[in-house]
Parts: sequence; structure tokens; C-alpha cells
Amino acid sequence: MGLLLSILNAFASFFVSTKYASTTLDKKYHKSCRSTNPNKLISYQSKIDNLKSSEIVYRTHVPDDKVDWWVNWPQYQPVDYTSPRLIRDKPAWADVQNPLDIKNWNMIDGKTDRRSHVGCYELSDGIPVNPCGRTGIRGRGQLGKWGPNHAADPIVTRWKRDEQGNKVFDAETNKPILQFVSIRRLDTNEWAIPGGMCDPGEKISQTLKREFMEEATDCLGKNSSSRDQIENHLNHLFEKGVEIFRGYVDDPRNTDNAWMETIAYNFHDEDDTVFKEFSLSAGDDAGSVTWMDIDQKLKLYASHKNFVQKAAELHNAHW
Ligand code: RP5
Repeated sequence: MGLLLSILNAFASFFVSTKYASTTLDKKYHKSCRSTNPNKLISYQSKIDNLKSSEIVYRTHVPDDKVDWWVNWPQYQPVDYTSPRLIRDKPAWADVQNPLDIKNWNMIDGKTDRRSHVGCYELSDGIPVNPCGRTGIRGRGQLGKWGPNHAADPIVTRWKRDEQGNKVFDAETNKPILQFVSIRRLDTNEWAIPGGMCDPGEKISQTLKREFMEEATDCLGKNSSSRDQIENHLNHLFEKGVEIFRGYVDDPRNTDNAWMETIAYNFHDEDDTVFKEFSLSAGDDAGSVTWMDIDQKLKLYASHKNFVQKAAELHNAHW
């Protein structure tokens, strides 16, 4: 009998710890795309769509314990919202408005990759369901694709150095301080990694370099010979990246039916050879660009703080 009880207890504690693990994962990865405070509902990106105040769309408040789809919540009826811009302009990079016209979910569909990095996602009445749970809004919101929207994030790093060129150490952790190239996004005004959406059929290595060049070197505002010069300069660095994350991004644009996923790579300029004589210049979706010290007090867009933390750990740098 004693043995039976200990076996049952062992089972019980296994289930308790598994449940706890999944709850903490949700809390960690699925916050900026929800309204977590019932008294402070988030208006869904209405600034971008220039909606009149009477038309502003709010996310339903989704408390932590109701994020998981398996938690029964019959009253959950979030607003269905797709940006009028997407419906009106029908940009080439966006899906058709009716998801039922799309058949190839969870696979490559022509030039669109509809696979998710986190496994097969489910469909409800033919519409993809966010694998990380409820977000408080249905539809595509601001996102072009139903289901996963793929991006790439280049985390370009160097050591912080003093005027003599020596590495600067943090006084508390005694570890050298790493810096990364950060841009200020024009849409939310937050600091972020200069990442961006993968173009149809584009290889991830191309997206990483293209996005960095567009947002952190303003290559689109330059003539083709300056662009070539910048690219030659960066080629060597971008050949030797280390993948540090692949998966779901806790992006404020995520909805119950459309979400961001990314592959983040670190490109490290160990001895400052690439950036010594190369100045950064903000372009495209970036309002400004800077070398930013990596530290746990950073406030960054979406899940970007998690990615730069991983880069700091990779180089055993200060965090
Ligand atoms: C984030 O959105 C990704 O991590 C990536 O940095 C970014 C891509 O979207 P845009 O910058 O192209 O809007 O989820």
C-alpha cells in the first residue's frame, strides 16, 4: 500500500510540475499581445489605422488563467478586426481576406511558408488558431498573413570599449558589457532589433542582411554603389552568424488567428574590424539607430529582450 501511495504521489507531482511549466511559459511568452489589466484595455494599433475615436477597437481582457484554449470560456467573444488598410489596398505581400480560400495550411503554399516553427497549428472552422492561446482579438489585425507571419532578427553585437580601446566591465557583475545595434521603431516608438518580415521565397540569410541594411544603414536612401560598398563591408560578418532563437514572438500585433514568428541570429564583431570605420544610419521603418548597452534593465519591443539576453549569455557578457 505504501509503495502504491508513493507511486501515485510521484505521478501527481509530475502532473503538477508539468502544468506549472506550461503556465510559466504562457506568462513569459504571451503578454504584450494581450490586455492583462481589466481596467486598462489596450486599443488595438488604432494609431496606425487612423481610426476615429468612435471606431477604436479594444482587445478583450484575457487573464493569465484563461490564455490556454483548453480552459473553457464560453463568454469569450473578442472583436474580429483586420486593418482596413489590408482589406482596401490588398498589398501583394498579404493574404486574401477570406481564410477559407486558403487550403495549404502547415506547409509551403507557393512562395508563402505557412509552416510554424512551433509545430503544427490547429484550425477552427478552417481558420488558424494561435498556438500560444487567446489574445483578445480575432482576425488578422495588422498582420498580412493568416497563421504564422515569418520574420528574421539580426542581433549585431560588439564589445563596449573605452577611449583606449579596452573592454568596459560592469562594476557589479564584473563581466564585459556587450552592445547591440538597436533601432527605434516608427510605429510604436520602442527600441528594437532591426528585424523584419521575410519576403516570399527569400532565404533567411538574405532577410537578416537586407533588414539590417535597410533599417540600420539606410541603404535604400543611398545610390547603388554606396549600397554595394555597405554590403561588401557586412558580408564577412553576416557569413558567420549563430542562431539563438527560432519560434513564436510575443508581438503586440498578434491575434487569435495571426501571429509573428522569427529566427534570430547573432553576428558578433569581436575586434571591431567591421564597425570601426562604419557609421550607422537609420532608414526605412527606423526613426533612429544606436549601439545600445545590453543589460537586464533594457525595455525592448515584443520578445526582443529575451533574444538579446541569449546573445549576452552566448558571449558570457554582463546581463
Ligand atoms: C517582431 O516583428 C519580429 O521579432 C521582428 O523584429 C519584427 C518584424 O516586423 P516588422 O519590423 O517588419 O514590422 O515580431
